[in-house]
Amino acid sequence: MSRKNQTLGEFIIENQTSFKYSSGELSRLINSIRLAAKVVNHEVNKAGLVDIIGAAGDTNIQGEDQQKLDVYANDKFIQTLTNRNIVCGIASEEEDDFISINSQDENNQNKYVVLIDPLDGSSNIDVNVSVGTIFSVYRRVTPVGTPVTLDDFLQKGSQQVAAGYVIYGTSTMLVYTTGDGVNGFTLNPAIGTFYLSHPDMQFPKDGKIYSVNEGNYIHFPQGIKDYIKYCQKEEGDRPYTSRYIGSLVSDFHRNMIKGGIYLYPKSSMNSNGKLRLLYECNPMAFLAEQANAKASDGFTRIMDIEPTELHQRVPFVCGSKNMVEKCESFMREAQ
Ligand code: P6P
Repeated sequence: MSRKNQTLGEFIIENQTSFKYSSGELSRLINSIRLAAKVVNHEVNKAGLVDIIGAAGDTNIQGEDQQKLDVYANDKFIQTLTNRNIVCGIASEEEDDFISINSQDENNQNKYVVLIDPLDGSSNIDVNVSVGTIFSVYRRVTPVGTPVTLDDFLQKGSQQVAAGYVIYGTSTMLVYTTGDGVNGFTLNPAIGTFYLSHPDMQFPKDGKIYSVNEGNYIHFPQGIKDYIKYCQKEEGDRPYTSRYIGSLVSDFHRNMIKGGIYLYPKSSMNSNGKLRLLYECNPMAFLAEQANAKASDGFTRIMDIEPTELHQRVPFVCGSKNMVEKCESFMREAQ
């Protein structure tokens, strides 16, 4: 049972028992993500200021070396998860290979691995557009106390135990699921506390917003072109509204609240699309399904795709159930 204005800490404790594998480890993991989110939020929210001051030399406002914000966010999430000795491995968009966290230590009983996109949409920072952190959590498949392997990370999205995002927008929110619905928490920056502001978030079954980079239209598969023309046609409740922020977390978050569909299809320029399966599509797909929506590559459920590489890309269609199914029907007809 979730109560509005409950703090994230209270929510985690209250709902820990509902998580069938609860040993407190996942709670501690979510708590460490909460802490890292606050640290990154502080830096993201003064990016413009820091850039101005940082321009005076190679140091930023605290006298630290000026870092690109996505590298900064990556370092902070890895540092926070590592220092609390909660996970046995981390994979990140910013790291070529996965990172083992003392997993070779036979006393290391930690059973979770985390995959993150530390700052998705970071190119928007310079133009003051919302960006986000995306995370995905699995139980390791190799025995505890042995070194983690790539197999611990190359798991289907359906095996996730938790997933979520932080959106650094007009307000900073942490939105996550552990498989029992989706809940959104808004940060009160004055006291550094996340409060339950959006309990039990659900995608409307239908929507009137479609989010796609139409600049790539001529390179899209025919089915996607047909669906975009369907969205634009004057008929029934259409034309729909086109809204594309260029930040997956922001477009997803708006579409979950208002109803809508996000598309990043494959194209003649990106044969598998642009988004990464393991730390962008799978976590967003978990959230979507927990919020009664859908996520596919246009044909196959995202969370059924068997991963083959850490940084592999897949085409991504995600959002209101009826809109995704309509798009999939155009993809099938055109095939
Ligand atoms: P394009 C940001 O780089 C990102 O991964 C998503 O957040 C965003 O939706 C997409 O890429 C934007 O890509 O090619 O339209 O600029």
